[in-house]
Amino acid sequence: MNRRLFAALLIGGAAGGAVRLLAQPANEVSVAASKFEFTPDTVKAKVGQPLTFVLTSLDRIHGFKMPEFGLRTDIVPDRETRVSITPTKPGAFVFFCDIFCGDGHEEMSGTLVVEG
Ligand SMILES: [Cu+2]
Repeated sequence: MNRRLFAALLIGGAAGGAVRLLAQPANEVSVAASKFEFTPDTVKAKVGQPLTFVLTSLDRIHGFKMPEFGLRTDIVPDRETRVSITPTKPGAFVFFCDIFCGDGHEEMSGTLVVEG
């Protein structure tokens, strides 16, 4: 292998690592809960790619439940709540508030769309 090619490969490898590091936050999605919605209410993910929800509340305590992922947590105002999943199959999966927060609570849901 000549020296120039070797140097190019080294630089290429380092750049690849940097891109991966920079791409890491892209696997986080911020979701704000408020009466009676999640914003955004549609979140996209990819099979096998970890995704972290960064949950905040704009008014009061809400819940965040995703039955297919065995996941639930409280969303408390003035705090970031992080939960992570790694989807294993494509599909559309519901998440919803499971703490009664008033009339309209039943409508408080969203969808995780997982692409293969
Ligand atoms: Cu609610």
